[in-house]
Amino acid sequence: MSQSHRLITIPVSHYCEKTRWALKRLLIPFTEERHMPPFHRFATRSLNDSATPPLFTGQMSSLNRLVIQTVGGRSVPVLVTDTQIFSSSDDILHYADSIAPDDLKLYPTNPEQRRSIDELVELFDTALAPAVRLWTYSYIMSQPNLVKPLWCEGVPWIEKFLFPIVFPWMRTNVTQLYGIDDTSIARSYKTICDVFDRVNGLLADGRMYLVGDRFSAADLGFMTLAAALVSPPNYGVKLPEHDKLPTQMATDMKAFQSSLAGKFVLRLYEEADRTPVA
Ligand SMILES: N[C@@H](CCC(=O)N[C@@H](CS)C(=O)NCC(=O)O)C(=O)O
Repeated sequence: MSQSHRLITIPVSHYCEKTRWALKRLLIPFTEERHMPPFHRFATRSLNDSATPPLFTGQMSSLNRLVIQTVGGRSVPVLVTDTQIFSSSDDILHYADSIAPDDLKLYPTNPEQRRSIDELVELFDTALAPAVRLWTYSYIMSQPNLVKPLWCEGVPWIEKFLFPIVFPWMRTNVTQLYGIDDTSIARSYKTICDVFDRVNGLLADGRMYLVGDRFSAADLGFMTLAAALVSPPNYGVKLPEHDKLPTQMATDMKAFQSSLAGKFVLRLYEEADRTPVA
């Protein structure tokens, strides 16, 4: 009997976006359960295990730390099947790949290609993704009207209703959790530019995919984790119109969009809408 798949997400989260597209691409039926932060923590609290402690990165105040520890729960995405729980986007991709048909798999058997893909996936997951999140939040966190649709599209009505009450606390929380300040913003922007340079370099020879001649986990990772910088129209939530964004952010995004790497993301999104592949 086939398993059921329940994907718990924050609508705009790019790690969630990665798993959403992976499940779609690998033709694995799933239901997505979206939550506005911090309600994803309530939605995932019954799934806790000691192996995955709550995420603390920035200088969180002791009050916020206490609240998060009391509520429990975990970061998303989380994929719940009838028998297992997967609580990082990477684990979800590996699980999904293990049950996908051979011709759709995201990880090749060729060891050299596999090594290159693993290295790029690690770069996108651990360098690009946190930088994109910090850089984008640094611009929009002061504008609740921009954040609301990104956090609330498809969530239960009560969470959307509570947005104006919860947002001021969440703004402080997000700023502390991700350590957003002038230095980290500049560092994140540089990381994004460095990763874009690396991808531009790979694509400069006219290749269709980052590694080998077919779509892999590296393409999926870059496409989804960089997407917020280039605004593909079919991102999992509607991203803000450019003219609503702070001027400097819109200018930088235009430059990302017109790079080889940015065009690559837009192409993959356009093609993804036309898949299933085989
Ligand atoms: N390495 C994890 C990162 C997940 C992550 O950072 N999720 C963020 C959303 S982008 C989150 O849930 N943040 C709120 C929290 O940790 O409670 C993955 O790949 O899934």
